Amino acid sequence: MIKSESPILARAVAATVLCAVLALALFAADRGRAANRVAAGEVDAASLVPRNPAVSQAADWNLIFHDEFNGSFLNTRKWSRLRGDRHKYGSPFNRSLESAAYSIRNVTQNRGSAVLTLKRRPAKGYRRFPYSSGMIQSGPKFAFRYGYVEARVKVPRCSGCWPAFWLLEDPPDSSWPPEIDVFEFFDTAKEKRPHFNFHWKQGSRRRQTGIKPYGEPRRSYVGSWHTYAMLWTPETIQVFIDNQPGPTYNNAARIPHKASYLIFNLALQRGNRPRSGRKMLIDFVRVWQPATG
Ligand SMILES: [Ca+2]
Repeated sequence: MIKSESPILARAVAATVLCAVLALALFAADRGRAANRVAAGEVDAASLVPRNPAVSQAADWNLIFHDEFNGSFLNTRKWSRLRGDRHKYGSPFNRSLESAAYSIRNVTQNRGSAVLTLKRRPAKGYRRFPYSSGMIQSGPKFAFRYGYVEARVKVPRCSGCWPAFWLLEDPPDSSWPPEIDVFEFFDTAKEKRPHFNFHWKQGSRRRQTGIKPYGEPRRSYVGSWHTYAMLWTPETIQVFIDNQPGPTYNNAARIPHKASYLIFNLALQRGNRPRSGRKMLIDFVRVWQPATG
């Protein structure tokens, strides 16, 4: 116990203690606000750098677009849940190969992820397709030309499920190809690895590199979280998984030079009848471009 030597000393001690308590209270309040910010899904954008050392060390990168999907609702300033320039239609991308049309009801945001759900129930206006599913696209709200994109995604294991992360030229519906497939799994009940593909137009002919599996040959990438990325420069397209290099495409004459937008979807191949409720989850997507000057 402190025994006061004088009233002046006692006041000085009291003032010091009060200052310390105030400082602690302010510190605690600040920490509380920081915790609330994290809880609300806000992230300090400056702290987000490419996780891939080969990429992060090659340049200084500016984050130009990201979504951490951490709030309660999908940010419709960044994403559309239907296809088309006006976001008006739910048609599958390939009507002859797919069994699920898209519905805004099949896209939610929960526990820090965007959730695309396959349901054994037709989408409104698309009764000829027995299933409905979820997709999100950034066009025409966001598109970019050259850069590095990274997304952490978990694809479900299910018969005929065809989850994909890919890019098409902006604005939507303008032309096809080009198409860059960062990943596709054509049937997650049978395939364990993602596939890269790149489609381009040569005169009036449509060409493609053909699907190229990547990742470790004996490992399964289905049902678990992985970070898929793509580096796009005027000369190169290269994909990565969990920061490990995948296929590269180096023919500069064919690399697309127009801005493209991002698409994530959970398609279903015709002839399959998986149980309702399979989900594709997206934890985040981030896009950077090299800092100039
Ligand atoms: Ca997240």
